[in-house]
Amino acid sequence: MPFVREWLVERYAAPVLDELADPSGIEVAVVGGGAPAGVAEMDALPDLRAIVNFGVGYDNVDVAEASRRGIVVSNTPDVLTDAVADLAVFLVVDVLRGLTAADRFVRSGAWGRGERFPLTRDVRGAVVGILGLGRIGTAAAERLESFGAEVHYHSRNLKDVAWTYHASAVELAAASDVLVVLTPGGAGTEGLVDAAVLDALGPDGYLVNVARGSVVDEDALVAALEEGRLAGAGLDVFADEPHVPDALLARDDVVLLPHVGSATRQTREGMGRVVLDNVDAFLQRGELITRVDG
Ligand code: 8YV
Repeated sequence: MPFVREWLVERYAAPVLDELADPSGIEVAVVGGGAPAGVAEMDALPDLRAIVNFGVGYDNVDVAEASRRGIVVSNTPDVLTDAVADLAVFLVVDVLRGLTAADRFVRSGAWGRGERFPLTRDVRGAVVGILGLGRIGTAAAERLESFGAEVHYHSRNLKDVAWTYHASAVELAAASDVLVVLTPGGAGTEGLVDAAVLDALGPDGYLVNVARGSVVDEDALVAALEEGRLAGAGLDVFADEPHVPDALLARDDVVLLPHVGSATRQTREGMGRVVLDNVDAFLQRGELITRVDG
């Protein structure tokens, strides 16, 4: 987030952690790119009172530890909902219609040699299971409905929506042609999409993940793909970014993106503004405007 760093330096003449000569007196830390803010970072900043996270997901921040120390935490909700929901839908369309695979097919010269790209699958009529019906999940579901997909979901709570609810991730996967992961990351969802969920999705099913790599058991995913127990996947996030397992890089039935859900100029500017508004509010009134709890 180079421009947020520039804005911070310009607006507050703020130093960055690795350039800090003396960490005392630092009351607000802006954390970006999923950088960790845990015990070590909090120990390094003894006067810290607020952690302002550049991102809606804050699994990189130890919120429980922060709250024990009286440190408040904020994130950047809403401003990235459309961009991430768009990307979720693009990946659903891509896994069903084989868009990026078809692009590779043309570039490889196969079409020119007279080969035929295999027939793919309609989005209309496909059952898309949304795992995590929060702000982004709801925006993705609305978009998918306009494509004619049938939306099912599983979330911590039953929502007041017309879409079909399932009581567990396995039940949702069993009913879905495409399972779209849109849960928060962190300990509560770690490995939620495991071998049992992937098997429930089945050999004609696809997995899309635009949430956090930690939600999916990546080894189980690779095994399911290699053994033909899953048709394919569209992934914007990985367990150990920016490392993508070689087994995935080698496959034509997966779409691999470098964590670009929110990566448009407009959305990143919006996120930067929410970060700066939080810093201003904290410095002026001791409050965060988009505060999160553990
Ligand atoms: C960002 C994200 O790529 O908001 C999130 O939770 O994962 C993305 O928008 C990331 O936070 C960049 O710092």
